[in-house]
Amino acid sequence: MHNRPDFLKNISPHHGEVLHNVLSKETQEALATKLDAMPNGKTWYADIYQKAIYGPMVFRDEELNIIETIEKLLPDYRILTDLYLEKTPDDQGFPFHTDFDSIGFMEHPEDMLTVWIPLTPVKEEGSGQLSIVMEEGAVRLSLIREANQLHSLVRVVDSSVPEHMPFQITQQEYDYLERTKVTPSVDAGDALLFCNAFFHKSEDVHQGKRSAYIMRLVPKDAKFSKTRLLGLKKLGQNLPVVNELLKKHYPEAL
Ligand SMILES: O=C(O)CCC(=O)C(=O)O
Ligand SMILES: [Fe+2]
Repeated sequence: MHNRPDFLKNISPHHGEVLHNVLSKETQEALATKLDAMPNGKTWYADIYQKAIYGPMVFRDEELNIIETIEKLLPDYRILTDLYLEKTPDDQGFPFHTDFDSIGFMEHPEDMLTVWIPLTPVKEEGSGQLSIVMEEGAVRLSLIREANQLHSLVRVVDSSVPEHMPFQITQQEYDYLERTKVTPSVDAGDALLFCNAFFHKSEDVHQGKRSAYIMRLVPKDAKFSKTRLLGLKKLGQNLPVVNELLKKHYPEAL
């Protein structure tokens, strides 16, 4: 695996790590059976994936023991929500992006950690790998974009905040991300850990079907922004998580 540059440790201690054999064969099979039985979601993800279930919440299923498994590996974090994505050669998947709907409410978006577990091996080109960026310039660029989006979200709640020019990525910046991206080889049941506030990209599937079970984790002492939770609520984005967090941290705002 690629060495993680020093600067990353201070802003996202696990970004780019691969953990092996996180889910046993039996757990992978039980998980796949449950996800297969669930209907396709109706979110925007379902447009660009063969099947996309936003927040199936299967990590709560006691039979799978996922909460305990993650607690042992990452004791400072808790699982906030999950996502299931199936991808075929017909599906483009996400180009370079950050997951704003999952992090817009975090006081420190770079605190959120994704645990991306393929249920089919993704070890070579054409298998639907996930690319991430580790280069300092590319990571900082994601954070400029994040700051820009967070500012816009504050404006959703407070229209007296002046508008700022939208973030736009130039061709040179895109080429830089493409040139510096890292594409780890990950086996079924292994986990790629990455910060979803940084740019990442879904690579192509050439044949068959790639499936991935994805969890969003937050530090147990994470701070959430009331203004931006209310902004996301107003926009109708990620409502189950947003409502749960508002109820827990800012009940007076409801
Ligand atoms: O698995 C994929 O195709 C994309 C995953 C992704 O973008 C994410 O987990 O945020
Ligand atoms: Fe993403």
